[in-house]
Amino acid sequence: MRATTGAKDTTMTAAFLSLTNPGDTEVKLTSATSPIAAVVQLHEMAMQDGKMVMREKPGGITVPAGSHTHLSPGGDHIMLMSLKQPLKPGDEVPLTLKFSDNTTHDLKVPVKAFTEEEEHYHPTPSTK
Ligand SMILES: [Cu+2]
Repeated sequence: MRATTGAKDTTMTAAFLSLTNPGDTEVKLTSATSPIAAVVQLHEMAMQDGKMVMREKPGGITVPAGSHTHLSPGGDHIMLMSLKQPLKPGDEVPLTLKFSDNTTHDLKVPVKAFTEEEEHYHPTPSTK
């Protein structure tokens, strides 16, 4: 999860991780929740009017059977909005993932500083 210290907008951040599905049927990540954010959404990046925008991903994020899906800057990600506290590198954030097979997974997500992809997941990037 991206730290908010030093970020232009400290009310939102994004989580990136790898989802592995060892089963023989497709599973979807359908929602995520965290006590540190009032709103958590699953986002995708998409071309819209000639530019990349991020938007809520309809139906959730698919993890194919016997395979894995990467959530990464510039691609699908978990968006945390209306943060209740600043996130600094070294923090650990509880994150609960719910899947289409009715399983839930409670994670402790490490907070890290990374700024190079910042423009990809801010909805209104400023021009430098
Ligand atoms: Cu997003």
